[in-house]
Amino acid sequence: MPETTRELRLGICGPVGTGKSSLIMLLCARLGDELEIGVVTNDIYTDEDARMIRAAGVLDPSRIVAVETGACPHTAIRDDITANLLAVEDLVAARGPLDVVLVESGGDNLTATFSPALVDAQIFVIDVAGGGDVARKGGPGIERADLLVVNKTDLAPYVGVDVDEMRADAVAARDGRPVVALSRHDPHSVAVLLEWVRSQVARHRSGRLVPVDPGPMAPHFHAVENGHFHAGENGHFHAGENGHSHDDHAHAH
Ligand SMILES: Nc1nc2c(ncn2[C@@H]2O[C@H](COP(=O)(O)OP(=O)(O)O)[C@@H](O)[C@H]2O)c(=O)[nH]1
Ligand SMILES: [Mg+2]
Repeated sequence: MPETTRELRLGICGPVGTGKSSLIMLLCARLGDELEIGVVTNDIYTDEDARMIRAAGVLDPSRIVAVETGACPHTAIRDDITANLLAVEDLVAARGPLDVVLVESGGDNLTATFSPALVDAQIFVIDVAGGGDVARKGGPGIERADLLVVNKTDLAPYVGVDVDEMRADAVAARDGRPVVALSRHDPHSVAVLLEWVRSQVARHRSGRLVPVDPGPMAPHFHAVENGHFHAGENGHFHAGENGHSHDDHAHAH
């Protein structure tokens, strides 16, 4: 296998609030001395995540760029990845060479995953506060992302979730793929996460990392005022006309 010289592109996806930006800040803080890191975030209309990560002071702010997707962020990480690819390439051209670019997805979708054309590997993040049954409900990210993080285990006693049970459900859903039950307050779990990222960098460099597509997202639709829908590919329903509104829309799964 040939050695790979370009950076590892590592996607971080999962529902809003599960701790993706926090996980990126953790990786920057803990791996920044041994790896040259860049960050690309995706938001619909803002650069909120990028600003939050810059404000954390864990990485040179010029290494953190935001893609404002202007549409579903899951479109920009899966269907038309152009904006993200350009962001990664511009970042590397300006600040490279880098070892890793962490790409954070935005959006509110439980099942959106990255295109393997954009990232070499991906972490799907869920958290205990989202409910103990999230892992059992499955979906492409939960079942087939390269790593599943069950985050904020420190909150489990407060939200009535049994972490061991949730982890066991996740393991059962993933056919042997790795699961990390993580809390930023639990050094052992953080060490396991860091080791996994290091191992992906090593596999990527040696040419052994083959990007795997977790598969399309589950069917869903966007509701708009006139309630006019048409079906897209993969049972992915979008509002008719160009009335693909995100100001007030609902997802159904
Ligand atoms: N208790 C606890 N809170 C966490 C942990 N990781 C992240 N959070 C909090 O979860 C909230 C959402 O985190 P954020 O990274 O913005 O989520 P994102 O929307 O997935 O990027 C923030 O208030 C974080 O401080 C954790 O390990 N434990
Ligand atoms: Mg975020």
